[in-house]
Amino acid sequence: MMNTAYIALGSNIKPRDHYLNQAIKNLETDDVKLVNKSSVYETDPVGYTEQDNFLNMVLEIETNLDPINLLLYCQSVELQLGRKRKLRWGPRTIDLDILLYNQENIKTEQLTVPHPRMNERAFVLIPLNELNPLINIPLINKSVSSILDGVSPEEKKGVIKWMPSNGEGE
Ligand code: X6L
Ligand code: MG
Ligand code: MG
Repeated sequence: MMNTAYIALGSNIKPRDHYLNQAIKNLETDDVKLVNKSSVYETDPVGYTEQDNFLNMVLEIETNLDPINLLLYCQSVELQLGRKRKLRWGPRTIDLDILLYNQENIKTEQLTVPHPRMNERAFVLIPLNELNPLINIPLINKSVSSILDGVSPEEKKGVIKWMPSNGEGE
């Protein structure tokens, strides 16, 4: 397993925690090894705000797959879990985004890494910072913790650690 990558997970269709857990289970193969996972966070929706809250988390993986094959694999897991692409930013059973792949900058029609808007999104930065605040974000060459320092308190308030079996009936 020669490559380290970070994957963001998000779900806002119930049962959200089930979709997160199934995604992790389906991701793990001979070619994708789970190294670490963040806590689960409940997060206010960003972009299209008239939809239910998300559960978000971040995984650190090691993989033999090159970035494009990792993307294709993530998309196959999204389909396995019933992902339907209706509205661009609308509700989804599961969303798997490649945040980082080693320290590579990748820009093709299919894939951009680092994820183009990860630097503004507390729902990505907070779980990533939990895994490793010292990770360098290529291109801008800043650590996750220093980027997070620049995110507004209002944005951070929308990201709260989620506890399972909290009576929500998920
Ligand atoms: C202006 C215009 C400002 C668009 C922000 C932000 C659009 C984020 C899309 C934006 C804009 C997105 C998740 C989410 C989505 C998620 C939470 C997106 C894509 N995915 N909100 N919104 N968690 N909390 O995983 O990220 S849609
Ligand atoms: Mg996304
Ligand atoms: Mg996506």
